[in-house]
Amino acid sequence: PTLERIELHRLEVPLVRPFETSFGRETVREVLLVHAVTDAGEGWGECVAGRDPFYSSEYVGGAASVIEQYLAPALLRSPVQGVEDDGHMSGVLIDDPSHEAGIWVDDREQQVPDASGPASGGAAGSIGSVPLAASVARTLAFVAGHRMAKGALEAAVLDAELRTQRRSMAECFGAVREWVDCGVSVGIAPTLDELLDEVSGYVEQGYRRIKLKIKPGWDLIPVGAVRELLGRDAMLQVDANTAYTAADIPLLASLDAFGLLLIEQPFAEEDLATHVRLAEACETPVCLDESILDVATAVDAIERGATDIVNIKPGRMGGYLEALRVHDACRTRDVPVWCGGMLETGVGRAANVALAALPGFTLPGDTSASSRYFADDLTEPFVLGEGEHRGQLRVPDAPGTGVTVRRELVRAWATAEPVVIT
Ligand code: OSB
Ligand code: MG
Repeated sequence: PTLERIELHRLEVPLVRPFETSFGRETVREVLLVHAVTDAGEGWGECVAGRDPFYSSEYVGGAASVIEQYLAPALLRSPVQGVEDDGHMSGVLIDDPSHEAGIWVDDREQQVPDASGPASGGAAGSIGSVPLAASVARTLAFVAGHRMAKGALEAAVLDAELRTQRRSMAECFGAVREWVDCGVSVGIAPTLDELLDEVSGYVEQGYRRIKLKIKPGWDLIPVGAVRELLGRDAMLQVDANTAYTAADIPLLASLDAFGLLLIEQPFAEEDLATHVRLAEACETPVCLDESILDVATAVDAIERGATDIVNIKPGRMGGYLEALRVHDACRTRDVPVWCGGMLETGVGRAANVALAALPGFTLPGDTSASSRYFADDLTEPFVLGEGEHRGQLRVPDAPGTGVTVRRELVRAWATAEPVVIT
């Protein structure tokens, strides 16, 4: 297929309750949707960047700007446009409007570099069947960083390409299950009582794992209280979003008493060394989120002993195709992974649920039901199953993301006119 147009839609979707973390509090989700239109079909991608550059240096306004000024024009002018269905393309040096150097596109077959060595049936092995989506990362490599912006574009192109092929994301990714286990990420609450009420509600709804947001001053007491509420065997984990320093290692190690599944990203994104020290000082497995930018940083963190488990968020890694490489590299090394979340609407959630159906995702993800976030979702809502599927979400199996964007809601919740790039 040939890409004809990219539209950016900015909207605000109200959250059912404020979401507070160590870095801030949100009452609405500011959403950036990318709509990719090709001569053969259309697709949607959701950018995971937040309203402010607090979780990461990326934020919605910056992502929209870099897509409009650099990324979308480069994609629309990319020679990969004319790629053959078998994924072959010829080598060309094209002039890029914004860069004197131009963009070199080599003439090798579309290949997936995998830091884990030759793929032995790894999920990333099937990427050759989506040549347009697989070309996006290389076409956009001339821009440093901006992974969330790039990931949203790749997701939209992938959805369009798969819809054209009438294949689902689950099939493309190599899903091995039809239902995925769901956990829920619980924000910092105004009081302990409110926290316990909120957690009780999620337990009643069937969530299979609870994750508590922690920060200095909101850690041992709420974690102890929730452990008491849940009982010894329930899956419980914590996420600090970089709020601690090396001086807190003894305090964090004392969380061992609560039998946690893992402790997520206590220290700064760049600080692998302190995570190594914590891993040596405590029994609880350490899990990195913010620090894992791609397959190379994942492998490095694993080899250094900075992470026992990896939180895979495709948007943070520049897209689903890189996320597949991280999954494969972790699987080769027997490192469990789980699918993180960024308060996505149904658009991003659908793709996350498909990813979470891969074999290496052995822990419940932050892939909660739509109702945990929104009274009304942008797509048909994701609803937890019942009976044997209590606490699970069904993996969509229709083409592309498998969900339909409710265009009237995209219009109704818009905060600006759509930006159309051709
Ligand atoms: O650190 O996992 C995180 C939300 C926004 C930014 C960062 C994080 C989160 C969550 C919520 O924990 C996960 C979700 O339910 O989508
Ligand atoms: Mg996290």
